[in-house]
Amino acid sequence: MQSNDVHTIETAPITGQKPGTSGLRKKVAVFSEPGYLETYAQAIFNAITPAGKTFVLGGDGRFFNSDAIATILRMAAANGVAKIIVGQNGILSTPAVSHLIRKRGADGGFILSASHNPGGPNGDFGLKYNTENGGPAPEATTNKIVACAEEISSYRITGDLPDALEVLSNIGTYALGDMEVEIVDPVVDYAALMEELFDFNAIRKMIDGGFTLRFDAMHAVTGPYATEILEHRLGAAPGSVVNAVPLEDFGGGHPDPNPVWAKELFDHMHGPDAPDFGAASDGDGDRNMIVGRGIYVAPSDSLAVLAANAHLAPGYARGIAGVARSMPTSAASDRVAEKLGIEAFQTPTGWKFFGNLLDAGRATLCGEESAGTGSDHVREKDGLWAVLLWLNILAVRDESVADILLDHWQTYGRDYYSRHDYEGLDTDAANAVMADLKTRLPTLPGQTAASLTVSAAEDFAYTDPIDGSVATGQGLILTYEGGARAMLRLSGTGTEGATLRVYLEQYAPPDGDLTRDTQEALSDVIAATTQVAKIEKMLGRAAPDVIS
Ligand code: G16
Repeated sequence: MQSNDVHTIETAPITGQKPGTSGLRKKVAVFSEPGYLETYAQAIFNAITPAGKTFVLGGDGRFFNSDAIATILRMAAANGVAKIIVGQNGILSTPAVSHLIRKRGADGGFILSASHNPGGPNGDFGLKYNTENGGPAPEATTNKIVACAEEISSYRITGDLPDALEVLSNIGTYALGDMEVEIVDPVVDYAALMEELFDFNAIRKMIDGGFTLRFDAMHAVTGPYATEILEHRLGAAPGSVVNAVPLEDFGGGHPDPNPVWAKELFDHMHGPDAPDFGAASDGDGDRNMIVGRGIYVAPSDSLAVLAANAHLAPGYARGIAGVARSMPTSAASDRVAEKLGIEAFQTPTGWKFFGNLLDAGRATLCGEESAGTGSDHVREKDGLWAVLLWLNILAVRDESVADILLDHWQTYGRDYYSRHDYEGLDTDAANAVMADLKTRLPTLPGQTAASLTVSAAEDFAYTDPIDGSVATGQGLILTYEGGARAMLRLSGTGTEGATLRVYLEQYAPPDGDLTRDTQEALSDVIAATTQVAKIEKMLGRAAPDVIS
């Protein structure tokens, strides 16, 4: 790689270059329009004064990943970056990027991914900037990037790199003009971190003793990570990691680890040949799904179980400082925090809101209903980390997933929980539902809908306890008498139309009925919320598209 010739190319602000819940996500066709990626990447560079700094760069291997890596390398060199650390073949999982930024003391990183969204030429692409703590850029930095995107007039780039792809495939250090490019193995550092946190000997012993598992990598980035860690280092039988080869289009699948999109695994875990433990991760490796033999662990419950048992793993043996969850995540982890006498936090949706709590040592574990769980070991959610913490707990407790879950509910009670998604909505219609409900919030307490009475109605705002920054308009919360809650918000990660998410929960105490069907247990809160929010009336939808 060589190139000292810097070109300054004229451009102009592009409508829609505004990050959502997690970076900028668009269709590949949009991202690959001439100048589109370049304009947004330059807005990031303008916002972060990159000269002389070191960054990490990698993505989940989806279609357009390599092209985007080559472009960002050329732009980094042209913007005076001193050094870029890149995953071999442009591959790095999101948690691995976070770890590398922290381990190498880098100034930040660029993650190329649209997470769980489908890939391929007709799929989605995304670019996210993470700061030097390894976490997604906080609101202040994101706003600065948006401001730069709104006034951009040119971008800087060096000449073509005909050998970029060849270079990316070879571990080593190269020069690109005055910039150093270090190509690293994507798995090694991450796997070493996992060995520090978890008792690999105990897990290996459990597996040697006949414990079986299946991990579905969904043809996404965790394939190589899971194969190395679960099969090579922990001794799971070859083939325990399925769909292990990352593909540019994820094999045509939708790499979102939930009972709908990871149905193959879900069904297998409920079938006659189910192993003891099943798990899946998403496109970029930060989400997780946990399934025991015959039993699905809802992400909110998973966070609570992990919080209650984290001390069984060496990395958390001294206990945890606090637990943070996003607002639409169930209150299950709050109950654990209360019992442990530690702080519980409720943040807006988006991992970036956990960063300050983790940095300040106020929270050790964080989690979201959207299948994200993580800890202060990095500043992203981490799919394989959650799998390994579960395995460590199973090895120590020597009980099944089902027994651990039931025991948890019998101790803390059960927060029945489900998310109903109304997808592909007309954006104006979706906005109208939210606006209408928001206007009526003050009038709702005391009103009865279906069989439930609203006890409180809130437009969720969050004041960060560390830096005092305020985030408003983060979703609407309806609390009902009798321990039910519903939350409504619009997705911030989609690329087409709008998605209305309705999150529903109902608490059952430890001596209550703990083994009901979830949708049946939630039927009252579903009926009440659909009515209060006028969903059918305003959207013309009688039922959600996805129930998870
Ligand atoms: C991203 C964020 C998560 C957040 C999720 C919500 O996940 O990183 O913190 O919970 O979006 O998505 P939505 O706005 O669609 O509800 P990911 O895995 O897509 O990066």
